[in-house]
Amino acid sequence: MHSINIRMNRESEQRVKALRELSFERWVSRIKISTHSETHLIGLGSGGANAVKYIWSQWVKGRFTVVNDPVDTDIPDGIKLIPFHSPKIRKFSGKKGDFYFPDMEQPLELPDELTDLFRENYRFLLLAGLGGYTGTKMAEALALMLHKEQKDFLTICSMPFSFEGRNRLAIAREAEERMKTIPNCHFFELDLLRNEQKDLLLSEAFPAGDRYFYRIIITLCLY
Ligand SMILES: Nc1nc2c(ncn2[C@@H]2O[C@H](COP(=O)(O)OP(=O)(O)OP(=O)(O)O)[C@@H](O)[C@H]2O)c(=O)[nH]1
Ligand SMILES: [Mg+2]
Repeated sequence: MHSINIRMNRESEQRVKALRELSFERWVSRIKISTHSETHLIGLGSGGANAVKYIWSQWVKGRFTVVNDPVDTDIPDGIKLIPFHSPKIRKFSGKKGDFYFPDMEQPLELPDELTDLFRENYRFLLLAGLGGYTGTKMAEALALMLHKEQKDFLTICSMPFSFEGRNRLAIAREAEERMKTIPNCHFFELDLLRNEQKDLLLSEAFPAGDRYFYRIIITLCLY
């Protein structure tokens, strides 16, 4: 009797696991990624950079590049850093100094070092958190460019947590609407992670986002 109970529990665990897998980003299982070229993971902005850093730390095979402001994230030696400073406007001055916001009106200038990367024959996986300047603008511009050039690529973007405010969400949603028309662009909601884990601490929220990017990448490689 006891052993049957254990087996039942295992079976229900399996069932719960299978159900979780089913509810996990359906688009992932529809993607077939070719195995004949090497993967080049490129993280855009701080969100993309931290996701790529985490994926790299898990011993995933491939090439790794990050495009970001060097003061925002420490990049280990195994990852190539392309420095990029996004245009900012001063919104207000406070006791702790001036507060700068990304100036979304400014046109994006892609660093030559970045466009040069795409001359090579890799399968490019672009990762970005939408909502700021670097990740949002670059994800859209590069996806469009790679699509036109018929490159083997995939863009994966996160949508901001609701606690980040309406402004970020609006920037992200507008970009999402435009990018939905470009093939190979996929999105996930960071808020889903808070539904999955109700007691998710604020300090753990973004690292959980990094792990979710990793989970998507690993799952993609299994199909
Ligand atoms: N997974 C993950 N997501 C993050 C992290 N930091 C920020 N994000 C998400 O990415 C979105 C964009 O923020 P950033 O990546 O900081 O912005 P950016 O692309 O660097 O843009 P600018 O700094 O404005 O040029 C945020 O709204 C967050 O939702 C992180 O460490 N990990
Ligand atoms: Mg940034």
